[in-house]
Amino acid sequence: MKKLLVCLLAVSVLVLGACGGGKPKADPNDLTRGMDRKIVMGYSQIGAESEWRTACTNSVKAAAEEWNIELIFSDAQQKQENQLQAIRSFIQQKVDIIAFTPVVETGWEAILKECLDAKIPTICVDRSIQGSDRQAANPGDMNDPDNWFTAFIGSDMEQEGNRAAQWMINNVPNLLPGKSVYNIAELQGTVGSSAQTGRFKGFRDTLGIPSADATGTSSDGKYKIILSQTGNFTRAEGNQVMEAFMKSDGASIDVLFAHNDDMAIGAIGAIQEAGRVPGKDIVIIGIDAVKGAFEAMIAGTMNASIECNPLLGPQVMDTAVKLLTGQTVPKWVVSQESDYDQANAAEAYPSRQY
Ligand code: GYE
Repeated sequence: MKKLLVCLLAVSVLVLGACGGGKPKADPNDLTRGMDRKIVMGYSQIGAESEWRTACTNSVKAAAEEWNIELIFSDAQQKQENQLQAIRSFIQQKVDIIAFTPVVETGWEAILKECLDAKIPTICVDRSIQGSDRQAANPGDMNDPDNWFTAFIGSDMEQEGNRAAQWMINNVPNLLPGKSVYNIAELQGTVGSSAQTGRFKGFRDTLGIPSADATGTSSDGKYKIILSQTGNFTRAEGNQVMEAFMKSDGASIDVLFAHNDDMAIGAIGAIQEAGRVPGKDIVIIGIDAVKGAFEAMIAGTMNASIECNPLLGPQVMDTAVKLLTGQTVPKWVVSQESDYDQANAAEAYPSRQY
């Protein structure tokens, strides 16, 4: 059945291509429309931990409908074992293609090789796997994790960490003048996820702090990470961990860097309860640029958010169709993103989609 579908799709590409005098005129996204058999995609999502994740899931579901792709969607509730189980059941169901977001970076080799054995292409969405630089690897080198999956769609997490640090360097001295050293508290994402490892490393790299160290001082001596702990990307944990930070070191924290906006928003409440003013006494930088962060920036309680685009559904479906019709796709489809702060938040807010 799958072969038949791929043949049908390939024939349509050729036919439509031929009509246009050699140049395919058809939108590849239209190829599955009006066919008697839909592409079937198994999708393993990690859960619903943040506004970002909800936006990502909604985007995937809406795009599947639009592309007329049958989506078998599975929510892993943050557990890798649930993801492995879901992917195994997708293989048994002989889906045409599998898309998944690896909750953590390690532990994917066996299952991805099972997908390869079953000749099912895999699209890694948003988070990546350890050892992958998301560039095409030497064909046949099965020690290279880049050969275990077919394509990656998502952001450059390390660069997001760089951007957060750069925003801090550019703005914090003006926001909190007269200080020679700025103390930073950090709320990390889910430990072992590429979003956490990348943002952690990128932030330190820009400051010149060894990327294996949780705490440390920047090479110019101006920025000091004094506290760093995971808040698992949720508001509730961001709030709890910040409460503990405020109890231990509340008076000396100048900057909060949160690996996502939800944790930053959770932390705002803890800062207020401890009697300090978020956005003024403590400069708050998050990542994602979700609506909640825009509302906080407009209210003045948060200072900046580094955009990470969750609206990946259309790219996932487009890539699936291309892969199943034998078209070439880049190994890494990189998301386009911007930085937002109190200077441009109000203007950008009305057009935000998540
Ligand atoms: O930043 C965070 C989420 O993997 C990029 O996961 C994603 C992160 C996102 O829950 O909010």
